[in-house]
Parts: sequence; structure tokens; C-alpha cells
Amino acid sequence: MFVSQRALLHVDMDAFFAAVEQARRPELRGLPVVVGGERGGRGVVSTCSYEARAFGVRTAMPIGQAVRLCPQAVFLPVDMKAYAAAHHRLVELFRTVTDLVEVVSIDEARLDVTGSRLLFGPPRAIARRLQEQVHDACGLGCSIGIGPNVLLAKLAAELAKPGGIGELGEADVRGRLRDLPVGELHGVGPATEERLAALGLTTVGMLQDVPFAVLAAAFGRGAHGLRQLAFGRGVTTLRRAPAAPKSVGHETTFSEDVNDAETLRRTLVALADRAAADARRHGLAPHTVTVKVRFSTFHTVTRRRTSARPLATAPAVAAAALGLLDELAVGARWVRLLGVVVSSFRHGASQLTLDDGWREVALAEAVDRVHRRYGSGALRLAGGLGGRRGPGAATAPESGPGEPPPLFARGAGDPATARPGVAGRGFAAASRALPART
Ligand code: DCP
Ligand code: MG
Repeated sequence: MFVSQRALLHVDMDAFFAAVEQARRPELRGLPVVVGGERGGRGVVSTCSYEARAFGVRTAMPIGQAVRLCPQAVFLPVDMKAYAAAHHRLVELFRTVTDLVEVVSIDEARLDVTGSRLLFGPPRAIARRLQEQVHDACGLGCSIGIGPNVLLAKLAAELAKPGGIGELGEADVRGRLRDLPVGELHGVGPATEERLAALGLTTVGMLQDVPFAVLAAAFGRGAHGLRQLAFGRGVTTLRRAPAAPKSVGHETTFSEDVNDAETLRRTLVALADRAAADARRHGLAPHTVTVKVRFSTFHTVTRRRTSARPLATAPAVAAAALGLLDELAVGARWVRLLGVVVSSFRHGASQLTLDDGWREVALAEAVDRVHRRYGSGALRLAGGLGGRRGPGAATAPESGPGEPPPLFARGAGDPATARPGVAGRGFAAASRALPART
């Protein structure tokens, strides 16, 4: 048997939240179901069943618009606990096929079945069996893509939606792939797609053929990555849990020493925001926050606080950091440097996302996605703006600092294209950008 090439499966659940609702309430099967909020509510669509998609309802659309497009749909609020439970069951199931499972999101996972083929047969047979098991165990449908790398496997899953099994191999790169719109490539977002269109490049084939110099002139160092995507070159090994850092943090040295309390607080909030985001990127939720202050005299002080509860969100880290800054009683002294470090990682943030505090973490993850896509200036934590103090942070060290309500502000010049979704609430438009430089 030919087993040298890697065989990856990309599993993406179909209409995940809506499908979970339909699975536990059989009377909803076959009906248009919209998850995201009650009829008349101000939320946005998290997802909807394919029956609702036939009427033009889409993720991130305001509920009101969905009602207009499909008044007969059943509108349901988000029940993250139920979706998290389904997610856990699914991951367990995937692990019976291979121990090489990489969880990509709440409804997507990659499975390396290279070594499973001797036991379970060719990848397509494994995929078919997995679809049956998912259906039997959870009553859910999924699409599965097979490929030699993560890029082609995901694309194959995308093309097989809903309910199908797709396969893309090296041979398809010069074949089927060429006719696809460039926007189908995972990694080519709407902005890049538009810039490519301006160059007359609308299909993957065009992106393969265009002289590299043309691409480099338009995209600089991004040109290489685009070319890699066009030729379906992606990572072939799944991400094993990376060695977790013991701490992550950010600090900033002011260009001129500062003794203005408001500037210090705002800078601290920005640093806390970045530290929390870094921890989440590693899948970690910290229990300890440390604030470091270096005065103009170069005398440096730190203060740390450990909370029994994980500080999974930027507002929680910011509240704790602001409390520590208060305790340090900087007063009128001039400050040269400020830093925030988070540590004591006891639980994976992803666990938290799914079981506890999911709303805040989902919001934070949505902000991370905006940052990744539009840069870190696009949205910023506004918890420290206007002199607002993190309530509870200074007074409840061991029982876990109270969290100020999540409040994010769009950064100056932001294209304002944040996609609302599961965590669309809590975004506040327009505020001052924070001055921190690190
Ligand atoms: N989700 C959300 N808000 C978004 C995007 C997604 O709340 N902006 C949630 C609801 C989805 C789930 O995440 O059910 C998975 O997202 P997908 O993009 O995979 O969408 P679906 O699984 O709903 O549909 P598809 O069949 O297209 O994968
Ligand atoms: Mg899905």
C-alpha cells in the first residue's frame, strides 16, 4: 500500500450551532433555523441552517434583516454550553480515528490519518465512516476534505459543503484548482481579493501564472505567500501542543518620562490587552498578573497578584493590572517604563472558551481575529479610557478580580470591518486610540 504521502482530513461541521439545535429538537429538522437572537432582538446571526441559507440568510447579518428575508424561520438564542458539549463529543470521536487531532475551532478539526490507513483503509473510507459516526453519535452533519496538506484539505472540505467528502491532491493544483476564484483560498481575505482583482487576477490559475515581479510590486513580501497559496502548498504536519511559555508580557518605554496618571492607566490597559491576547494565542489562561514600573531614576518595582480564577480575558487582566498600579502608588513620580506580564497558566484558554466564561473569551477571540486581520490598531480595549477604573480589581485579589464589562473601541483609522458574530455585543464605536508604543 502506498503510504508515504501524508493524508490529512479537515472536518468542518455543517451549520454547526443550528445543527446542534436541530439535533436536540427533531421538530426543527428540515426547517429554516437561525441562531443568534430572538426575533425582534438586536443581535446578529451566528449561523443558520442550510434551509435558511436558501432564503439568503447569512452569518453576521442583523437578526432584523434575517427576519425580513425569512419570516417563517425559527429564531433561537446562542446556547454556547450545548455547542461546547457537542464539540467535546466530536473531538473524542475524532481521537478514536487517530491520536493526531488538531482542533482548529469549535467546529473544525484536522486529523492526520496517514498512519490509520493500514487499520481503517483509504482516507475516503475513513472519512465516510467518520461521517456516519458523527451522525449516529451526535445527529450532526459534517463536510470532510482530504488532502496532502492543511491548505488543500480545508479547501476540499469547503468545496464539499454541505455533507460531502472532497479530495484535492497535488495533481489538482494544475487542474481543478486553477478555475477557482482566488477568494476560495484560505488566507486570501476580501481585501486581498479586491487588490488581486485590481490587477486582473480573479482565479487561482491567474495567480499561478502572473509573473512574480508583478505580484511582488503589488504585495511586497506578501507575494511569496500568495504564490504558495496558489500552488496549494501548505503545512503538512499538524500542530502538536507547543511548549507552553511560562509567562508572556509586554512593556513600553515612554519616549519622554510620564507622570500623568491617565496616560499611565491607558498605557497599562493597552499592555494588558496585548498580554492577554498573546496568552490566548498560546491557548493559555493566566492566573497571575505582574505590573512593572521603572521610574526615571531607573529604580524598578514590580507587584504581582494571583487569582484563584483564571484571567481569561483582556478586561480581567486589565482590571487586575490597574489594581496593582494603584497599589504601587506611583503618585507624582516620573515613570520611564511600564510593563504587564501574565503567568501561572493552569488551564487552556480553549477549555474556558467552551465551558466557562465563553462569552468574554469569545469576544476576546473575535477581537484577536480582527487584530490578526486588520492590525492591532483596529480595535482596542477601552477599559481604561476616560479614567474608568477596573471595579473590584484592587479589592478582590484571591477570589478573582471582578471584571469590568467588556468594552472595546475601534482604533483610529480602522476600516470598521469587524465581523460581528457570536461575540458581536460589547463593541463600542469610536473612542480615542491608546498611545502605547512598545
Ligand atoms: N460563528 C459565529 N459567528 C461567526 C462565525 C461563526 O457565531 N461570525 C459560529 C456559528 C457557527 C460556528 O461558529 O455554527 C462555526 O462556524 P462556520 O464558519 O464553520 O459556520 P457553520 O458551521 O455554521 O456553517 P458551515 O456549514 O458553512 O461550516
Ligand atoms: Mg462549520
